[in-house]
Amino acid sequence: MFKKILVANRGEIALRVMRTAREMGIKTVAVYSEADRSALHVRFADEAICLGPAASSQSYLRGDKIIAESLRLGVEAIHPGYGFLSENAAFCQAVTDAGLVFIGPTPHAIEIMGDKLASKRAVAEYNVPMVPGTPGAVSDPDEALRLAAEIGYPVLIKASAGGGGKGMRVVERPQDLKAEMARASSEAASAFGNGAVFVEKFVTKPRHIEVQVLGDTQGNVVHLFERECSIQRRHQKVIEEAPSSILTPELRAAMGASAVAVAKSVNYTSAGTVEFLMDADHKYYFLEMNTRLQVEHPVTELITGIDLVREQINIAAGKPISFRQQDLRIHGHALELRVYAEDPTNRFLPDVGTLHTYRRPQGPGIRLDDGFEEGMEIPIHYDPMIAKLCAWGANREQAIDRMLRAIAEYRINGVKTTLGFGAFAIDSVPFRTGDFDTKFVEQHFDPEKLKRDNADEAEIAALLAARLNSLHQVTQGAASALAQPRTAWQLNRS
Ligand code: MV4
Repeated sequence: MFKKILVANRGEIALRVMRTAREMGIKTVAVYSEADRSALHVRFADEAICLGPAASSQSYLRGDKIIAESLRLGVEAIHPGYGFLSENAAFCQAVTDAGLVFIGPTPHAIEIMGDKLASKRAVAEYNVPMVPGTPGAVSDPDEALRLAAEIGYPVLIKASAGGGGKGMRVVERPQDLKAEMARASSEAASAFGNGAVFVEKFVTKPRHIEVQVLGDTQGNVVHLFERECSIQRRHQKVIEEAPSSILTPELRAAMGASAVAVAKSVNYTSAGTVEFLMDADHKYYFLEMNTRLQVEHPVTELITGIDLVREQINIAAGKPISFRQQDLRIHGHALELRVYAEDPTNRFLPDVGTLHTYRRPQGPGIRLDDGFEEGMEIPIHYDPMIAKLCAWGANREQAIDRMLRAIAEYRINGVKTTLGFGAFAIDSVPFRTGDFDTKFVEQHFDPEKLKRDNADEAEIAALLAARLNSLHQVTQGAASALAQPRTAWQLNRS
């Protein structure tokens, strides 16, 4: 096993990785920018290296410097976390070329899965459901028109190099196709340096369900069930949960097998996530694979009891996955709320500043992954996520109730946060009954209403407690009616 690893990241995820490393008896090296000198991940690590000025391009993205410092300090392996260099195939290759171990997949897997068309080609032989669409890039507008007519409108034009919804365009009618295609292509060319686009059937009001996988260097690949991430705004996830409230055991097994097949198509090693879209008829389609440890991995850890970072480190050291597929069970239900320093009543604009009050929620079933303490400043240079608040319960209702209780207990003053927005979403009837899709925020969120609720800060906790009480009673009937068919005895009496 490694004696010393470097964590090429910051904030909560750097701490998360270092905690497991410490449990495993592995020494840790932190890296930091000038803006993060007093950050918690720096204090937690055994050693720390300043990479340069605040801008990511001069610090956390300096792969050359990270590798040079690793060699100087006798580091054996590098964990990239998420974001920054985590899905950079060239960095992964450079780490390996320097004689170090990249705690993640191979450059080959990163490269193929980073290109949507290449990933579809790799997966094509594996009998995994895919959205009907063009098999390759389309550059001739007349050909695109012919193919779109075959696929059927509405269609979606996507950039092959795209991600996070960039370069995507919905086309409802054939007369709009050529113009939208030109727009999508030039958008993709300027954003990704690659103008290749393809056409797919547009799945309306989809749910976003992703499957966690692990692969080892012995060729074993397992899945750790799904996470549902449909509650998002502008491709930024807000609430994630595991398991999904709509999957049957049969569908779960089928999606798990599909996810394993996707991973096998690139001989995947380490932790990865296979994304699917699910339509209103509960048909699912492979979308893409993320070749990193994801932000929302804790909900999977909470329902499986598996430490994904421990598995990643063991796999990178050449060991097999610590369990077999048939040993895994889903235990209870978990939710994650991403708490951002953003103002939900003002178009979610970042609201960075000093955390004058910062008191964490505690108690049964709560896990909080954060990287801040009271008095600290949230730097403007990076993602404004303050924390990931997770709640585990024996069932979905208990996880929801614990999450609402923890939100009410969480005290943050000095910056605006998405806590109140999270409470609204989790406490809403669509969320409680499981009747939602990726359009949830657009359809159900009313910033004016949240503003009124926020008007008296001191009243929030009381308000939440009251609402928790009443809505619980209102929706419990509906939710349990869904979950359990009534017995004849009950029916005779109603
Ligand atoms: C789609 C789609 C509907 N139909 N593909 C969004 C980001 C990118 N990874 C793929 N995305 C989508 N692809 C087809 N054929 C709808 C989306 C989509 C979406 C997907 C997952 C989570 C949230 C989303 C929000 C809007 C659109």
